[in-house]
Amino acid sequence: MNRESRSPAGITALLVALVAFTLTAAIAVAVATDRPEGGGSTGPVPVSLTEFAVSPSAITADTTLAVTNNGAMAHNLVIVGTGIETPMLNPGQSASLDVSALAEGTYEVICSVAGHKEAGMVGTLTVGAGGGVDLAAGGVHSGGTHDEITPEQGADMDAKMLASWEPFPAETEGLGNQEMTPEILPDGTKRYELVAAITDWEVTPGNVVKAWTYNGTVPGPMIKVDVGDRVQVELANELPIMTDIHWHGLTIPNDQDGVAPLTQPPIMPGEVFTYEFTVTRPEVAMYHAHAHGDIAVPNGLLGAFIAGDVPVPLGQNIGGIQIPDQLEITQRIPMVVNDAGVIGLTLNGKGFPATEPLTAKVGEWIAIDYFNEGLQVHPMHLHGFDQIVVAKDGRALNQPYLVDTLNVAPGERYTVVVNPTLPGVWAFHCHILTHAEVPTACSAW
Ligand SMILES: [Cu+2]
Repeated sequence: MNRESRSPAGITALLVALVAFTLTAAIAVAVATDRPEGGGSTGPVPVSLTEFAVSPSAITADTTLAVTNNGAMAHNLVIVGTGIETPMLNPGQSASLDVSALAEGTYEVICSVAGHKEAGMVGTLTVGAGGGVDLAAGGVHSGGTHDEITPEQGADMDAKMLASWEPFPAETEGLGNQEMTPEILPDGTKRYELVAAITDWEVTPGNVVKAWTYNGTVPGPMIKVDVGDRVQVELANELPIMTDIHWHGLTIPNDQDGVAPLTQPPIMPGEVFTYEFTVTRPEVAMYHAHAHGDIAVPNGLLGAFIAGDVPVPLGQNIGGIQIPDQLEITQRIPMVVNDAGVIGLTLNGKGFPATEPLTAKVGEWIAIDYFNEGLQVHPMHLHGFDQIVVAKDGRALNQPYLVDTLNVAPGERYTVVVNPTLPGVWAFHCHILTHAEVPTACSAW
């Protein structure tokens, strides 16, 4: 019999506080745990679709499949070569597939949305002669519906969920987003050196992946400059594949925009290329590969680029929050969101329980810059306090506004200011709940 437990996953952060106050940013990583066989000949076999997996990946069935989209994007399930497929299912929708007419054998099943099979939404369906699990005997592994949870199964799920919190905040090797110190050239230009390579990166304790990194970290080192600075960045390509750097959001000359082969020749393995431009206004920008971006960026080849100060609307009353005439932003925290590739569901390159708690004192004014380098929207929800949105893509808003949940789409950046007023450990997470909590254990019992 199979069951699952849930634990914090995707994008979770906390605020902690004792005398002081701790804002804990914790993104939980969704560890895609392969689910056990769910099969049997006595009834509908549940099949779950998520980003990016078909669970179970080895399905055994004789009659029908009960297919549910438990993900955050539209998916379908196609039994390749049979003409049998579900309609496109929105998140939360289900469909039944009749497989009783299929000849005995093993078929490939996929999601036919472009790129989803390649991302992992592929499996097999074995019809007839299959082993599998007899659902009539009490299998609960229903891909998320859990309409029949026995007290024992519930207790097991609870125990696993609670245990998943214990290591938080967990130690891992490597820290991204570290501000890089430039070399100052004789004319005042700030010069940075980046190396793109495939390196080991510990996403969660013990989960070391082959990430695509700048200078060995995810995110890469943060480049922080002043408005008006001349910036030079030398990139050495030690990847096995061509690359470039696109300065996402920066207004710079076309030949520095980093879109190989459109605006520059590709930087081939072993080659070095130097970018140079002047930063003309405040920026909350990103740098990442444009060539092979679909592989490189989800796997970690990205970093934050900031110029200028947080545009705080001093003296204004924003939705009932009176901003003082003078204040100091005491912490400016980058929050780089990713959701795919070898990095998976992460905040600043780390998954729960290795996501970093944010700590602040009551009354402090802190700023958070969001950068979505993933493939999906993430509604970032902070408990307890309003997020005052002061800038979009680095541009100061004429009318800042309050949110408790801020939708950050791929490619977007937002800057928010937070003034924690109540002590406590406050949760901070993506509100696509399958990003914040995922099945982490399936066991036979
Ligand atoms: Cu999310």
